[in-house]
Parts: sequence; structure tokens; C-alpha cells
Amino acid sequence: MRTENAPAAPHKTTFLKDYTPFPYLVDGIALTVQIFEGRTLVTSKTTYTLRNPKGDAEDLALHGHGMKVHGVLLNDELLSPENYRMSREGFVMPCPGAEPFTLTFETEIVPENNTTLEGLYKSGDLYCTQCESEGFRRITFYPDRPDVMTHFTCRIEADKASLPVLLANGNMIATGDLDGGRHFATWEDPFKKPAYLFAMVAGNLAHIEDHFKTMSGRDVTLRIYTRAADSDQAGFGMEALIQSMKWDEEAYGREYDLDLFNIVAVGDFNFGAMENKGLNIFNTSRILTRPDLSTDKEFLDIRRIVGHEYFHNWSGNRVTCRDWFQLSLKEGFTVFRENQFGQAVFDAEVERIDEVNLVRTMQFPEDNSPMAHPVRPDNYIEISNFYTMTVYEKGGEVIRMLHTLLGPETFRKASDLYFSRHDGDAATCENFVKCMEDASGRDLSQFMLWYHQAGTPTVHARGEYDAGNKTYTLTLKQSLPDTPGQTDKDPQHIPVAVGLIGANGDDLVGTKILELTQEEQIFVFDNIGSQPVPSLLRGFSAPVILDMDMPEEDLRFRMIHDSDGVNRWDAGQALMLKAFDRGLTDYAKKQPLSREPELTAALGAMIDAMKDKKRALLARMLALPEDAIVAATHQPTDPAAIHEVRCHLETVIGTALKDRLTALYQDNASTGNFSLSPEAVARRALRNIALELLVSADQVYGLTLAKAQYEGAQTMTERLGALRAISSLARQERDGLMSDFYNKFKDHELVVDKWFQLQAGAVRDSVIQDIHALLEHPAFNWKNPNRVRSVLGSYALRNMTGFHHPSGEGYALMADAVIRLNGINPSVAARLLTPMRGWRNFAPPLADKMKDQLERILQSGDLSPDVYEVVSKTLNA
Ligand code: 0A1
Ligand code: ZN
Repeated sequence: MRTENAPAAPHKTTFLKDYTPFPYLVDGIALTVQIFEGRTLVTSKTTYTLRNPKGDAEDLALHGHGMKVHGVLLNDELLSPENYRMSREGFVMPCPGAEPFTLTFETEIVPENNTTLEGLYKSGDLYCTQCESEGFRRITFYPDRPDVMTHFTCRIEADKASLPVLLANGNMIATGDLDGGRHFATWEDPFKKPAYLFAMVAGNLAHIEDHFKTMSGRDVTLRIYTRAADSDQAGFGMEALIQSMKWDEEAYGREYDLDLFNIVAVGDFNFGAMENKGLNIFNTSRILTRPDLSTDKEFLDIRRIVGHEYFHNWSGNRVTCRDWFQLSLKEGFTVFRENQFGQAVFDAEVERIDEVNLVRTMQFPEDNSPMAHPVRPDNYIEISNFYTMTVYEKGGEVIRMLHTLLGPETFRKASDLYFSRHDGDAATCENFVKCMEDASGRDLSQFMLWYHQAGTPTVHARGEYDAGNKTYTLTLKQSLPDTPGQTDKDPQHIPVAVGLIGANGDDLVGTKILELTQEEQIFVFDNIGSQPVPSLLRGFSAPVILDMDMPEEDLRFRMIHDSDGVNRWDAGQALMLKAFDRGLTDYAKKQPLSREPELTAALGAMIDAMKDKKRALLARMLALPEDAIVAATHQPTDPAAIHEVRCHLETVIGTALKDRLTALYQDNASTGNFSLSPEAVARRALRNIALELLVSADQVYGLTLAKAQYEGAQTMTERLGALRAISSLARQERDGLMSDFYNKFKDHELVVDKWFQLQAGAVRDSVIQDIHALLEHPAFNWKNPNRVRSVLGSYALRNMTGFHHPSGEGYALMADAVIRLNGINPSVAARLLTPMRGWRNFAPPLADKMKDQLERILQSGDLSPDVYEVVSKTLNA
């Protein structure tokens, strides 16, 4: 179905089935980048050879975009414009013959005006690059595709006083002074790489330095570059880097391969960080930490992200992707490696719970939207739109399933095989799975469907106990919904981890991996002495929805007795969801909502059982399921109703458990110096969730606690926790603390981001005015992605109630913002549309209002491919 008036597609679609290799071999590129204020001159000299001299002499077509061309030279001779042409994509010339030839481009760019933050751009006083996926074509003309790999050298020239630090990939091989107060540095990368891994930086930066001795005894110099004022915030990132390097040696046998590893922190960045060879570039928000400025969650996320980028050196750089459809080859695998690392260095149980929650709250809705796509998509208009939860997180879960099916030892053999077989290659997802097959001897052809079929499978489970035969029979059935362009899908290969819990809490069969491969399958467990309580999908063994009707009594039992932490938490979430169900039904019937005595009693018992032993898990288990989870089970979704029920449940829980929560609050006060131990982090988390529930139960009491916590806070976790607990209140004290926070931290951009985030995420009657006021605040900046995400991203993704305001004004302001950002930073603009992709899942008045705004965006004029793709697919699916 197409919507009326939809303009003909102005942007080209790229299809996986059209893949063909580049017809030329590239034998080295030498870049010279001369930076001047307001213009940068780039000279690139590249050597090409026709790959198949006996075949057709195909045209040489290079990508290039937004550059002024000063000259093109073929074998050092100026090429006159009749001998080439400029296409929509770049540069085209007839094949100059079968002999190797060099092509030199002299071009001019203006990084100062580059607000897309792709290619070479300026962030504050710093010049830096972002080339994944297609940024290099904004620097020079080149086959900007990941399967074209070559050696890069890069000479950078710039003013010495203002830009003393000049960095690129690999090793610095020359440096010196030039006339006019200028200087240069030449860098050479000994490893062949695709253009998307190119990076350079020129700026006035401080750095910290450390060293790592690799497993074969080589010394690697490690540096983290920041603005001088931030260099005291780089130490934790350095520790994380060393931890990552060590872990990758131990867990995967992967050794770092250069003598230098640099990280640079930049304030304007479209994503979290980037794995450029030997020169990682990080968003400041994903590398800088200090206990008084950063929350525990930021510390832990940063450790993982440093790991993620470092792990890419093998899974991404040494073995890269053949084309961008294979993105999950590097991202899914690296997310899995990051998750393993995160679990190895911190509390594995809660790390896994957070991973599961991320998949369910962010990836499942994507799978249930018009932008649903397989882990390996087969077409795109703008590849930036496919850096998604599906490619990353579901892709990570797909690798995790392989690890489960093969077992850790065989998986390690298979990954060793992958790295040795494909080192230096641009590979495909099939290549990866083939290594898993070859190392294990298993047939994984059905497993490959995880890469091809979009949508979240549901596993329907039914259990039956036969006391006479002492058997427990489990019937599992799978189904997979239709998604855009895909219907009637085949059953997938799903590992279902199962435990059976006896009456005294013992695991009767340990944890068994059942392999569900057919549409319906029956599994029988023998020698089961009495009726067990089943625990399915332990550890979230597959990214599926489990549909199993379970009495609340069994859920309460599992909440205390399940030996699997994820499933303990999940049982609690399921209980809470049942309370949401009842509340929403009562709300719809305009009946008074239940005070949920059984739920609160169960939570009370849970606190008693866990408060001294399992603090981190307890903190997770006291939190109600997020809006996205509740919304998924109540479609069409009425966010206002969900909010009412949520407030009610928080109030009844906070009231019924006030004494216990107060005790938790007091008993977990921090003592001594800042520590990031799992125990210290858990105590702070527990206190913050207790505080939130106490505020819901009794505003005046809660405010007193929050104010004292805010004022006595030693860490950002405590300070922000206090503010968060009261952020949705319409009270003077709240406003007073908010402005105090701003005044205290206004010189710290990353803390100001948190101040914006907190307010944009607050659910208040005044939410529309609140958001307008934030957008008009002098510290708001449309060109800085962190700031834009702090306000508009938090509002759209972290404030379901406020965003889906019944007036529809939230949608209108978001559409205005997207139209404006379309001209500044299309990739950031397109991402803001994420919550509107699911417009059909909302109650009709809201759905219509969202649709109107999406249509307004579509009609608004010159749309970038990024925004066009999301809006058109969202409307037309
Ligand atoms: N490869 C990076 C993610 C990334 C992608 C695109 C970017 O800019 C357009 C930046 C970073 C990662 O997985 O960390
Ligand atoms: Zn990555």
C-alpha cells in the first residue's frame, strides 16, 4: 500500500543481490592534507590496475561528494575535463589501459562548514574525521567501499601553534617544520584497510600515556588524547583499554598488531565511538569519566565501549566486511565479544539482565515496526540507517546462540579458524557461519535463517507433568510474524535453555539446551519425582518472546528460587506485567485500581531474601518493566493509561514497603572512598531505586531524603539519582535543585547534557512547554549531536508519556526538529524518528496525529536519503 501524494522515490536503493567486485586493484594511496583556516587542500595519489585485463575494459568509477576539484592527473599528467565526467556518485573515466596507472586528485573542502560530521570536520578547535560508512568520499575521490583495501600513507600539514598534534593511522614516519609557522607529520599504516577505517586528527590536545606488553612480549604505547582541561578524565578509559587488550588475548588469543594505539576524544560525534585502525575516535561522552561528573552506568558503559572498539581491531579491521549488508559480521560479533567482556569484568548476572532489557525494549519494537529488517538486510537507501539494534544487538544474540550451540571450546576453535582463514579479507556472514560449521561438524544451514528472516519469533510453551510415569513433557511451538517484504517464514533453529525447579528450589535437571528446529516439538524429561516449576529460556538463550502461561504462584516461587538470575528477574517482570494488565483493565472500565497486596507481599519477601546477598539483582528486580515492555503487550497502546497505572503501582509498592525501603535506603549509604566494585555500585543502585519508590509513596518524605542525598552527594550517581527521583514533580523544591545543578556544573558539557536529559525525560503536565524551553535554552545547540540527543532523543525515546501527549504537540515539535536537522545532520535527524516508526501500534487518535506529522516531513522539501528512507518506509509499509 502507498500513501497518497507520496512523491516518487528521489533516492536510489542499493541491493545485496547486485554485489559485484570492484573491477580494479588498488595498490596504495598517498594522501596529503593541508589544513588552512576556512579551507583544506587534499591531494590523493592512488595506483590502480585493471583486475581482469582480458575482459571488458570497464570504466573507473570513484565515489566523491561535496569537493571543489582543482585538478585531476593521470600518471602525473593533467587530465582534461573531456577525459572524465562527474556523475551523481562521483567521478567516472574510461579505462586507461591494462597497465597500472596513478590517478591524483587535488581538491578543496571546508571542514569548518561540515555539520554532517562525516568526512573531515571541525569539532570545537579540533579537526577530525569520521569515515564509516561512506565519509571518505567527502575527503577525496576513491572507491569508498569496504572490500577495496590498500596501504594508506597520510601527510598532514597545519599551523603549528594552534594545531600542534597531528595524528593518523599506523606509525608516524616523519615530522618537521615548514615555512610560515606550519609543520607536518607523515603517518603510514602497515596494514591494508578499507577507506572507512581511515582517520586523521589535527588539534591542540593533551594526552595521557601508558604501555601494554602483549602476549608475545611486544611493547605497545597507549595514548588517550583530550582537551587539556579534560585530561584528568581519561584515566579510567586507559585502565579499560589495558583490561580489554588483556581479555582479548586470554579469551580469543588475539594480540594487538601495531606499536601504538591512540584514542582521541571529540565533543561532536554522531555515534559513540569508532574503531579506525590504531586511531580510535570517541565521543567525549563515551570516554571521559570522573566520579563527581559521571554515573556508575557511564563508567560501566565506557569500559564496554572501549572494549568494543578495541575488539574491532580483529573483528572488523583485520577481518572486515565485503559490503555494508554484512555489517553484522563485525558488529554482531563485536557486540557479543563486548558482552562477554562486560560479564567477565563485572557482575555477570546484572550485566546480562541489562543486555536482555536492551534487546526487549529497543530491538523488539524495531522488529515490530515498518523498518523491521533481517540481521543481514538485503536493501537500503542510506546505510547509516542500518546501524540498528537489529544489526548490533540481535546480531550479537545470534552469535551468542552459536556459542550456546557449539559450546565454549568449539566456539573458540571456530573463531580461531575464522580469524586465520579470513585475516586480511573482506568477508561475509556466510564465511563466518561456515567456520562455525567446519570447526564443529554441524550443519548450520537452518541457523542461517536468523540472518535472513526479520521479526521476533514467539516460542509458545506448554508443560505437563505425569505423576504416574514421573515424566515432564514440554511442548514447544514457534511462530514468526510477517514483516515488510517477508511472509510465510520457515521455522528457525532456536536454542531454548530449560531448567526444572523442584519444590525445595533445587534444579532437577540442571540447565538443558533444547534445540527447537521444527514448528512444533515435544521434549520429555524422565525421572521427575514431583511436579516441577519450569524455567525456560534461561539466560535469554534466544532473542524470542516466550509465551507460557504460568500461575502467579509459580512466578513468585521462581522470583526467589530460580538459580538463573535472568529468569529470577524475568519472573518478577512477568508478575509486574500481570499487575499492569489488571490495572489497565480497571482503568479502561473506570474502576478503582487494585492495591495489589499479593504483589507487594512478594516484593517484600524478595527484599528480605536478597537484601544482604543479592543487592544488584534486587535493585533490578524492584524496577517495574519499562514502558516499551508494557506497550508491547498492550496494543494499540495508550501511553496515558500506562502512565496512570505505573504511578499507581509505584505508589502502592512504595507505601506497602515503606519501612523496608527506608531500611534499604539507610543500610546502603556509601562509606569511604569511591569504588566501582560490584558491591559499591549495587548499593548506590539500590538506594536510588528505593528513593524513587519512597518519593512515589510520600512526596514530602521523599523530597526530604532526595534533598539531603543531593546535597551530601560524593558521586554523580548519588546526585543524579536524587534529582531523577524528583524530576517529574511539579514543586518549587524540584525547580530549585535543578537550577542549582545547572549552576554547579554549567562548565561541564557532559553534565549539562545530563541536566537536559533529566528534564526531557520528566513526565509533567507542562511537558510540551518544558521541551520548548529546553530547546530555547542558551546552552542548547542544534549542531551538537550529544545536546540534540539529550533533549530530543530523551524526550522521544525515554519519555513515552510525554512524547505521546494527547495534543499531538510532541509529534509536531519533533517533526519541526527533524525538518530542521535534515539540513544540518541527516543521520541524527533520521534517528530521532525511531519512536514514530511504530505509529500504527498506538491508539487511533495518536496514530493519526503521528501519521500527519510524518506526511508533513515527507512534503517538507529536499529530504536527505536518511530521513527520506525512514519516513517513506514508515508510511508505506
Ligand atoms: N563502527 C562503530 C559505529 C559507528 C558507525 C558510524 C559512525 O559514524 C557515522 C560512527 C561510529 C562502532 O560499532 O562502534
Ligand atoms: Zn562496533
